Amino acid sequence: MKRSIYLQPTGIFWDRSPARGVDEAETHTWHGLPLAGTPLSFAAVDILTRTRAVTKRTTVVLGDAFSGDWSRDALAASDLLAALSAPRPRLAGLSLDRPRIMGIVNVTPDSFSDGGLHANTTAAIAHALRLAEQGADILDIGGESTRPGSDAVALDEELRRVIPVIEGLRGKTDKLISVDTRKAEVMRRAAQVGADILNDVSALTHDPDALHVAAETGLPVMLMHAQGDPKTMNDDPQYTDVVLDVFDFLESRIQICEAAGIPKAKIIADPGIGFGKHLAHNVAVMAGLSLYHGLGVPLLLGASRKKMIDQLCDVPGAKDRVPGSLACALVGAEAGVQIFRVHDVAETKQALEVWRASKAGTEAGLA
Ligand code: 7PJ
Repeated sequence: MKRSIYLQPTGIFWDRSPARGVDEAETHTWHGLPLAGTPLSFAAVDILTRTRAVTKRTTVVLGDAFSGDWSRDALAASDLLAALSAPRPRLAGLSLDRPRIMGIVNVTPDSFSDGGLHANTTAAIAHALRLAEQGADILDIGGESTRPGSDAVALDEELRRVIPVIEGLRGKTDKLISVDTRKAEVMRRAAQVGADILNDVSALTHDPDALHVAAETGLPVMLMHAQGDPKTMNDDPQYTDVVLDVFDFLESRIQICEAAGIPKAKIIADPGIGFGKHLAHNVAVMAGLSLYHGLGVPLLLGASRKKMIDQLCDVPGAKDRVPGSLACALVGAEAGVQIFRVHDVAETKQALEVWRASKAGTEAGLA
């Protein structure tokens, strides 16, 4: 059954009050509710109700949400409210109470921003180690470019690209390693050689074996929303309300994963910037990020160097999109997003560290 009510936390602030963490409903309401295990709290919610093609949005401060005219809506969405403020479990040992960085390692000759620079094992491992040194918490190894318009890669070729990199890297770093793939066999082999996380831009829908194999590995999975296949997905994407349709998709995929034996504690959700989305869709999703905490799992944002930045600012060269990428990371940080998938690790780390210290009003860094 589709939802008709959604909650988007708003009035998000860094809660510096000594009362934070005191387990008392009244105190929490006064100071705001904690947001998804982050140091942020939210003071209000946008209540979104949709009937067919119409979404209605009303902002209600937390105290009022539980009284008067809103009590019925607040009750209907009480599962969402609980999900919004519950702390998140660690991801493969990594705490998510501060922004974490996932560095992109493309092992593809046609990779749009690396231009094949890391298209061999040695170079890819060296690149990954450099990202680790720059402060990446997770290294994301991908051998199939899924950028808009790209062709699929054969299984043998994808295995040849990514497995030696994961294997080589495993002996050289303690950082978490994720594998960016839609193929069950790549997942299985990557797990065997030491991958920690599975990252699938099709949310385990592309390969009919993926759901079962992912569950079998016991590894955490990152589920991303996409509409359509990479080859054609941006031709004519259709949504009723993109922000809510993406929520519905992710919520349903989480349920399907749980039914297949992947516990919710091992699931990460990603709204999939640029995957079957036009500019208007992408910016709507950026503005709606905090709503996805209602899924009850940590969030991942991948906006690094994406075309959205070119469309907004006329920067055709992917490497020239670093400032826009940092802006996306900061918007995500403000919304409590826990993980950022980026090309430019050093730059992102710098931006997030300054953001975090300046919000907290203390010198505590990201490390
Ligand atoms: C994403 C990804 C993303 C996740 C790619 C590119 C295209 N995985 N893999 N999220 N994007 N989870 O980097 O531009 O946004 S490949």
